[in-house]
Amino acid sequence: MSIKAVCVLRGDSEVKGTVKFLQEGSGAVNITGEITGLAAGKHGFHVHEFGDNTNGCTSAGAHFNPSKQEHAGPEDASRHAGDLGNVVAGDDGVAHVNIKDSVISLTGPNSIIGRTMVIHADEDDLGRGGHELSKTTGNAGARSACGVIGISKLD
Ligand SMILES: [Cu+2]
Ligand SMILES: [Zn+2]
Repeated sequence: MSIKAVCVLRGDSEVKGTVKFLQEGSGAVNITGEITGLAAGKHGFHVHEFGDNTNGCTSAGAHFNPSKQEHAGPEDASRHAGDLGNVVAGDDGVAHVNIKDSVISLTGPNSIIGRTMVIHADEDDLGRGGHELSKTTGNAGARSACGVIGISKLD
């Protein structure tokens, strides 16, 4: 069985985009999409705990972390489930998202459905920056845009 989800990212800045999620059975989740209006370079990209945008992206809370780990990068054995690392924008301000991740899921305890995807103003240091925020947020800076992840139609 396949499950599809989608997230439309918006914020107070000109940053916006759409990200799609596809999972076949209990396999890896394929994440694809495009985010525009970014400064060139790396931007932290995470699933945050709450699907709440009441006060903008702030209401989404901290990184989705069901197994109570420290912040790290997507390739690290110990990480927040929501730690998807960075996406990279070109000089045109566009980041093409193409991530495969085996920790998040669209079903079960690590399901990201109903939670919030956030794109940040700065680079995520993947827990290695030595900053006081490195082990919690990767010191990725402001939340440029965000959106709640919802089930979408299978076509
Ligand atoms: Cu984040
Ligand atoms: Zn994290």
